[in-house]
Amino acid sequence: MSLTFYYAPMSTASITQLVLAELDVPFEGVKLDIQKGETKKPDFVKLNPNAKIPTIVHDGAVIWESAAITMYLGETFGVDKGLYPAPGPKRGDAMKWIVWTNVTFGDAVGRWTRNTTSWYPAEQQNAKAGEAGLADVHNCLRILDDALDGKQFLLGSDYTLADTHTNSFVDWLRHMKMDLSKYAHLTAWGQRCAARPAYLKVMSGA
Ligand SMILES: N[C@@H](CCC(=O)N[C@@H](CS)C(=O)NCC(=O)O)C(=O)O
Repeated sequence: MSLTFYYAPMSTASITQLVLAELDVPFEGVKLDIQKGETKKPDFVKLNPNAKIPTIVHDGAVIWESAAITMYLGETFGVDKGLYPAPGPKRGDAMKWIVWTNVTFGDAVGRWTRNTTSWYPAEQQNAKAGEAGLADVHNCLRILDDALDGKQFLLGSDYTLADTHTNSFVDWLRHMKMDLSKYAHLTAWGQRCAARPAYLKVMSGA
């Protein structure tokens, strides 16, 4: 088995890094420096024409988009380990949260940051669009908080890669110092996710 993981620290690839740590599968990591333009180099663009990380190559299969990677790694390595559901309704539930995170939640976070942070040129920003994005971020956080009411994890009592994926995305908001304390179920869930040995290992840089 061969598995190569292209990544950069403090990026969307952190989601995949946590997924790989949970699965405990061997891989070769290839670190790319976005600032130095390493994601734009022809050899990498041949693998991922979007020129973005995370990207994985598993036994010759090239997979990009973090949601697709989580689902692919989950079904390939996670079912036997109890970290990803077998095909069926629970699998659908996992896919729902992973795709929702990247598409609906990700879009709201993207509109908010694109219009309010210095990562993007001021002349391309629109304050009203930023406000609307932030309102939608909070709506997503409310949806997540409600979904976690009375549950240990997104799919019920067992931790799965849906939790790894979605919590890692919420980590971005924590990193940006967004106050999430009013989302009590989400906050408690985040603490449970952060207590996972794989999470602690990745965060300690081990
Ligand atoms: N939708 C993609 C987003 C990936 C993405 O935006 N990656 C950024 C880092 S966070 C990247 O590789 N940027 C490289 C560049 O813009 O040159 C996913 O979920 O995998």
